[in-house]
Amino acid sequence: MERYYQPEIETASREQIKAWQDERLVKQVKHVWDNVPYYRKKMEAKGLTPADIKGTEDLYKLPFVTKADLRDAYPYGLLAKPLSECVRIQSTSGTTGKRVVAFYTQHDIDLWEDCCARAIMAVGGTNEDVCQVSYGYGLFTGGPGLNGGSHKVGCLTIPTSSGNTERQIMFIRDLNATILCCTPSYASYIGETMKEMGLTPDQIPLKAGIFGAEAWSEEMRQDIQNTLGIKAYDIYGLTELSGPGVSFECSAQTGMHINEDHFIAEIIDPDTGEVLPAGSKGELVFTSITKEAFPLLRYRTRDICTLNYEPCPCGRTHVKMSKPMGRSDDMLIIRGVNVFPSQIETVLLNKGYSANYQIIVDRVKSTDTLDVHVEMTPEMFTDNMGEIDRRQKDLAAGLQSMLGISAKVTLVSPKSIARSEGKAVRVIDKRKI
Ligand code: DLL
Repeated sequence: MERYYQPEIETASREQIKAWQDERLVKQVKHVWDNVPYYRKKMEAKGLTPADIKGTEDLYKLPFVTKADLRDAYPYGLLAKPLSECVRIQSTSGTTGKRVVAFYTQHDIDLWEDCCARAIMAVGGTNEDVCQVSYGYGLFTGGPGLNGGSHKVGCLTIPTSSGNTERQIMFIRDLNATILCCTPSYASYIGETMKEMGLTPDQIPLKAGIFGAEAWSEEMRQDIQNTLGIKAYDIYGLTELSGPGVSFECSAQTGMHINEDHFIAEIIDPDTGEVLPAGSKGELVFTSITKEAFPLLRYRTRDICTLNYEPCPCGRTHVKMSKPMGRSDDMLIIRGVNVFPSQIETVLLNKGYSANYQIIVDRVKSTDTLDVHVEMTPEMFTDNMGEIDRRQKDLAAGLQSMLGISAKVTLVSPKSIARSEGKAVRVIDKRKI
């Protein structure tokens, strides 16, 4: 039987969801107009006042907010509540030099944790479960978000944070953890370490995993499910909108339900900004309609995906987003061709390799080069040069047919590529250095 954390919301009629969105959008636009001069200026520049926004039909009129706006407004420029009413900040890792600081009132945290609780119950979680949260705690939203959701469901929560992999496994086994929350690359690493410790999936009490914060392929899902003997579910979110739980997967495992009572989703053409019809692939744009401290109107996520409004067998009525293919700013343009790391991952996993790889892009004599370093698994490890050459050629042919461009493949020995306890770093683009 499907369980919901907030059944009346999660299975509400589409008309009801639209009514919530209409009412909350109007209120939110008034809130930012009154409290955030940055928004007021942007709206005025388009000749808009709050009276022009009567419901979701008028959403397209509003200006977009981009990461550049957040940078300009850093740190307080988009704050919509007095600091005395804010109780927390979270922040992105800033690995791309674009640190974002998001503010929360207690109410914002409450709603965020509700979203995470919905995700945990959607994978079958109840107060009988033991939920190990191995996302990083601290400024990153993964740990705090899932921790709060786990409390709300009433799970016994193990806040291990990331790292110290053998200790993670000890807690999973000693305290009978049934749900594991971490990045998919860390889940893979935990699985690999368990194998090395001689543990088989039936010696591990886990039954479900809630994995997100980075793009991962269906092939990687199969791999993790087999290694850990669990069902692996996707969860999506971003710091700017709260953190994990903007959307989450249900038992159908065919896309992530967006919590539409809190976020309005649109798909736009990333080049023209035009809103695309239902089912089109494009950039995901979100408007947060319940956030108090840090509300974002039409925030361009850079994530490329599709929306699916068809009814879901799980009974939830909120729209589903596909797995993001990657970010448009992660997309590599190599010799004029668009390449997503996820496409490379699909080829590797289909051919029996693990998700331990690194993509190195460079420019030599004004031509882009694509080098893919791939780890051999311990089972396939060999020092027979003929065999290595055959394998490299086979992978290069697979990549050529998936990407439409040639790539140089270098097989490297098992465990030679650094493992990740958080988000994996897959791409080294030397062209920008
Ligand atoms: O990654 C929040 C999060 C934590 C989500 C834990 C899920 C689990 P940021 O660090 O701000 O927030 O990064 C947000 O990560 O725009 C996507 O590009 C990417 N991302 C997040 N979840 C997924 C996912 C957290 N399930 C950025 N699949 C987003 C693919 C994801 N990409």
